[in-house]
Amino acid sequence: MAAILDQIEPLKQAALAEFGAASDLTALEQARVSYLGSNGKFTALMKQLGSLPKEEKPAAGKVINSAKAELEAALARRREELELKAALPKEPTDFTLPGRRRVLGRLHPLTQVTEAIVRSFRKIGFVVADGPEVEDDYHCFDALNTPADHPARDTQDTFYLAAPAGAAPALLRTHTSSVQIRVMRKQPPPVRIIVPGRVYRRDNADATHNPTFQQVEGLYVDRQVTVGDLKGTVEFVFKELMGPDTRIRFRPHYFSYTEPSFEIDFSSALTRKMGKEWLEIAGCGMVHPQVFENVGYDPEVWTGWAFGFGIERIAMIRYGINDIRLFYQNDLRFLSQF
Ligand code: 2NM
Repeated sequence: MAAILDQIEPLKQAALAEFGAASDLTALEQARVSYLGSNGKFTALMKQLGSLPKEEKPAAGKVINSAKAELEAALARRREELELKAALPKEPTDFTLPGRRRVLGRLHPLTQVTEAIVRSFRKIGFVVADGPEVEDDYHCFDALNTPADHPARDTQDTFYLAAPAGAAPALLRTHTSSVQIRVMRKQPPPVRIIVPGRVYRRDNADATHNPTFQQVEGLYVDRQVTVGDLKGTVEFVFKELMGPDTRIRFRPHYFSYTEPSFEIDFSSALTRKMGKEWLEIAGCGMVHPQVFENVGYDPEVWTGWAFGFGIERIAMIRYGINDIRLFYQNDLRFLSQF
């Protein structure tokens, strides 16, 4: 008995010393195995317990179990210390090194151009309105004086959503004019809004077409509004967007929702760089009295104008981009240039 008991304390001390000296987790595991493993020195001592006389076993067992508990606690403590140490950097930190910069994201070029357009219009009292991309025939066409048999429907063929038999299918809006209709039906004049947003047309993609693109439309309704107000507003905004040397001109055109209607050309250093004096950039006109009737405005009291243009086209001219599809390919080699 005495022989075994005498061995416990020195063996425990030796184990504690080795656990403390282990400099990494592998060394600690080796130390654990050499004492507490199935062939370990401490384990061997415990096995000898069996050879003791019956009456000595309980007291000796108590001593040995408490020593074992102490060793296991020391082992756990040391393991925690070494795990912490393993997680720390091996080399000292050089706090004088410059930091690693994160690569910052940026706004898509179309978003940047949209924001520039919105900034310009806000300076002269316009607010941004928005509405659904999934529309119905009424807001996209009928209310805009474009009934089902109207030839203008052909140039604005779009995508239709599946609908139950007999129900009118929803469609993807072909212009943001549908939002202007929604705003007019909801609020009385005066109205001074611009509506940027995504629109859809059944076009095959090529360098100048994409089945989805972005548009900005504007609407101004008040008493005594004239084509002169329209022209002054368009001139102000395009000078801001395309440079102070920008000139604009109106050519007669046809839209079912405006009368008279115009196409807008502009001329600037940018158009000359593209080898042309004038480039077509937008459409506009005085809101058709029938549209006012449709939304519940009295056309004898209220007058107004509207315009619309494509944001991609503005961005392409501004940045010299020759293919609209580049905006939709998410290629960082293209996007990171803006
Ligand atoms: C254009 C050209 C001309 C337009 C008209 C309206 C509304 F709702 F007031 F009738 N919204 N947008 C309009 C007029 C849009 O885009 C080329």
